[in-house]
Amino acid sequence: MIGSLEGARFYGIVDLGYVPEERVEGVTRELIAGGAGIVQLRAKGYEESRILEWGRAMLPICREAGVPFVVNDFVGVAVELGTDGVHLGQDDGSLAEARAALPEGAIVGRSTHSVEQARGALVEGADYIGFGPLFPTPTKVGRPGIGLENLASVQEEVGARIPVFCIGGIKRANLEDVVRAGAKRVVVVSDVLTAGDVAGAVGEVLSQL
Ligand code: 3NM
Repeated sequence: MIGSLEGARFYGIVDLGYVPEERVEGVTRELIAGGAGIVQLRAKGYEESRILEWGRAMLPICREAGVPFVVNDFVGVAVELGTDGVHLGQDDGSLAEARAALPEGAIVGRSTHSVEQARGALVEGADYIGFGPLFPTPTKVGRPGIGLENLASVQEEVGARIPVFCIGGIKRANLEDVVRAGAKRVVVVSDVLTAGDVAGAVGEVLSQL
């Protein structure tokens, strides 16, 4: 089990909406080479059997690098694979239930979309939160951006206790504004996964944080 997220500034997501199947392992390596401090497998709309397969390929790469590996949505998959943890959305069940199913010390993260939800996740015992989407994003369609105004207070209040990863519509091109608003850690999905040089794009993000 790889526990610490303390040093994780860039949260990498291998999102099958962008990554072709045959690139899952390569992109995992590139995210890590660029400096990702945690990696998530996200495969919306795919069957658990496929997710298990991709997870099986990713896990040893993350392990070897000492980077925590979490799976999105599926606690059962996380348990079966022996990942370092799971990431759950607001509607994906209680953190306590997930924690009970996972080995001791597993990472349980929660998506939050408002100050109230960010506080709630802290109370509920999340190990980290995602906070966003800051801007509208093609990766999670139909959600309005929540903007930058509450970022500093969430960073101060919740970020003093657990890592807060800002997410949603963040690109190298707007990162300066996000950092100025108080972000310390970010998740950048489409902008790095559609870059020709994934590791280089991650490095550019990190250099701006
Ligand atoms: N979760 P991109 S926003 C997966 O707000 C995800 O919880 C979000 O992708 C949330 O960097 C988002 O391409 C999409 O905008 C992030």
